Amino acid sequence: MERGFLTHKVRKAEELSGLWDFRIGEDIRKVSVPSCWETYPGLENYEGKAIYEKEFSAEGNLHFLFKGVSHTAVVYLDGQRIAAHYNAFTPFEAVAADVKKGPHKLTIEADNSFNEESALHIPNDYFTYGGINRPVVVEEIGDCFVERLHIRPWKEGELWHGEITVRMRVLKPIEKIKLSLLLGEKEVLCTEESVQTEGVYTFKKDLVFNSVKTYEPDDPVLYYVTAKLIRDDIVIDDLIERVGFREVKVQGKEILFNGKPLRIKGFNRHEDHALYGCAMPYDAMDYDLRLMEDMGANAVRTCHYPNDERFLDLCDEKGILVWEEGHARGLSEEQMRHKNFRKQSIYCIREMIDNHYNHPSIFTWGILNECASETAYGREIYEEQFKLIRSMDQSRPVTFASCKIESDICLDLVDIVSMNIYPLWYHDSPADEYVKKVYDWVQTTEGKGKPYIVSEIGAGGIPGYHAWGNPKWSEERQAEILDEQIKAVMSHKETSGLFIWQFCDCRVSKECFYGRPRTMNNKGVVDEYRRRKAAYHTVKVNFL
Ligand code: ADA
Repeated sequence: MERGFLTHKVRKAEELSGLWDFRIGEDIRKVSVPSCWETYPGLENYEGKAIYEKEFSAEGNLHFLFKGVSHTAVVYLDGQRIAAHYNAFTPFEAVAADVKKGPHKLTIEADNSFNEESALHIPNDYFTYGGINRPVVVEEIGDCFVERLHIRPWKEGELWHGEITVRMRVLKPIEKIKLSLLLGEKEVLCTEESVQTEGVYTFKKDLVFNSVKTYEPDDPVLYYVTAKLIRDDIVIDDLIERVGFREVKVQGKEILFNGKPLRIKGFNRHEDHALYGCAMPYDAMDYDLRLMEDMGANAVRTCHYPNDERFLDLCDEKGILVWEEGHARGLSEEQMRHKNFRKQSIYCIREMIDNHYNHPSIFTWGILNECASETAYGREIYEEQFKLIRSMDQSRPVTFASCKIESDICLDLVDIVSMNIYPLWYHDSPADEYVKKVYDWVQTTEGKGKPYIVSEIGAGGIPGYHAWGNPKWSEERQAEILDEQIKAVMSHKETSGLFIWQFCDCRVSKECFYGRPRTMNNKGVVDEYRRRKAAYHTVKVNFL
């Protein structure tokens, strides 16, 4: 399952998970997909290209869904190239028309090298794995199929409304086709359309949804919405989506979730696990969220890239709020001037919002973590990306996590101001003084009076390291620092909350070994196997 629920009852879909043929030169083996090749014996540190191949049977018009290939993919069907994609963290698709009946071969060439074409996957304080890290699905579609179904909820008085957008892809013109929309099993719309030209056909309609329950974090009521295409009284295609009726707004210093101020008690979480790399199975994602809930957390930041959609489905179901983020971390102006940077980050943002639009748990879109927001050129890029986001989604506030304290020139561009700070870790400033100092500085900028989040705060702790006097890197010192940091932020009434850096220890690029014992970022409150550190209990005492 590539989602936490069934997305089709009519369209024939097959997830191509399971054993694939895998080869790097003479090294030929069978591997399980989804997976990262760093989990295959002997390939723990392999950087380069690899070939995956899978035989499957299907016929007619085929729609392929690739939920994540790390980090660059070229895809062939029976030797013919059908897709190419950059970025491990966003889905991509391909359509192959009039495919003959019989076995076919899908070939995916993946490349995780830090090559001169790659502007976002670069040596960094997280790891770029290699492989087919998220599910692959092949679907049999007709001459026209529902490619996307977006629902934007809003409330007027006591009534929930929804702006419905149905995007159909037309392979062959159809004179008359019926579009039926269901909320649950109840038809709420039926219209006859004529799709006369090949390409994309978009249908929009505002609907009133009587008697739906509001989606609240402590009562996360979800509804299935189905778009069906009917031709000559036969349902030829369907797409099922899931929504929550809720609104997110900013007002003064508050982030309002259904009109109520949010207080974030969250974690930054890398998609990373010692056993799976970034190709985490559903149960491992669920396990992470259950640990966060056990600690009393109510939010998670997908640092620093769009996440697996099954993780977002779990957040929707649990009422755990999400700051989802476009892929970028700590890029200098020079790195933001890379020939492919603008294109690669724009594609990533488009794919993130187009695919994740309906998730009610996503309360804000973030971009460009700690990039060059102190320079004129950097500002241009921030402006460009916020403009794109707002053109695609007017229903969520936007933000970015800055570390340019006293030099950031982009705080006028955001709806929510977010700062990454590390008092007591990277410098010895007392936490409460530093929290106040940074907030007070923001009030001298264009970020004045806006909602404010501490988007990162934390300390390192080597798992199992305990020593007299609780020196830095000991678990106990990490817990002491986090205790003071959390108390400082949560007692600062002007702040809407914090995201602890970070939930779990994660692997980092070998080039970033310096300051990263074990070539890991050791600021997790659990280690890479989810074994608890002393800080786990400290967070729990403070959050609950
Ligand atoms: C930065 C960055 C994180 C991580 C953190 C740290 O704030 O955004 O990705 O590198 O520092 O561990 O120092």
